[in-house]
Amino acid sequence: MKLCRFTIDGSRDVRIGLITKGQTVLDLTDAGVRRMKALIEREDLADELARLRKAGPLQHPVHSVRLLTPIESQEVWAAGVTYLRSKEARMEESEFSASAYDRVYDAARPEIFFKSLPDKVVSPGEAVGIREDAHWNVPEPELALVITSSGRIAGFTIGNDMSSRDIEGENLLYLPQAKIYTASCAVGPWIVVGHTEADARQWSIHLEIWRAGRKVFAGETAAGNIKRPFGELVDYLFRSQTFPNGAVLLTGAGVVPPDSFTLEAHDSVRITISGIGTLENPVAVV
Ligand code: DO4
Ligand code: MG
Repeated sequence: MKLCRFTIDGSRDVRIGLITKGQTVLDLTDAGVRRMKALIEREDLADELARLRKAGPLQHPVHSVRLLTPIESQEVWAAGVTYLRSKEARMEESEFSASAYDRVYDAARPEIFFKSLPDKVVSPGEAVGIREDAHWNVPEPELALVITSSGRIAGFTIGNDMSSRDIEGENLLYLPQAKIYTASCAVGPWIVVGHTEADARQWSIHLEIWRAGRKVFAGETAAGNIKRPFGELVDYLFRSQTFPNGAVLLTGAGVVPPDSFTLEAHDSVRITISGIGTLENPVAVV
């Protein structure tokens, strides 16, 4: 089941939808749902969605709506160095920080960092940013956990943890500047619910980068390669920290383009996770 936020006919009125297999959007706002949070927090979500479907809400063809990021009011956080590929790429990028990456990969406490305020998250189809003061920029395709205020994983979506590798590689203390800037985080296109961690670990994560109609990079990993159990990441995120609106946690990148590659303005980044869908964003300098 796919839950989405959308607008119709150029209106600014944000609506909540359920995308059916037949590619229509059932308009849950027409059935009385004003906030995604009201659904995500429910333990009986499947029953509630069945009830809302029966109410016969308005339907829209998927291609006629504008999908927004499914992030409503949650902070977005990110875990790092959760795949061997990420550890190796970062150790190559920086002699200065290599031992920190090496240690955190095996440490009990994972690397977890703040990524984005909800209002700054980029929607599907909107531009993600590369910093004008960086010269080595990459997307990071990541499975994202949608977590309730009580710390339960309610669903999954796709995140792009845009990163400036030259800034991060120069000095680990520059990580917030490499990771948190205008349009550095895209999430979408919807939240899938009704799946377990075991299901999600079977999914593939595929990244493509297109430039002037040509594919300039493609790479894939399995979500099953994430080193840490999802519950462990959520446990550390929620230690001495409350999230009244819930939280979204990106689980790290396992696909890293070669060191010779950097994004350019007007590139298009496509991230496909097999159990979810595709998040696509053009690139712009910010
Ligand atoms: O420490 C650097 C960031 C790691 C990261 O974002 C990742 O592994 O995905
Ligand atoms: Mg990342």
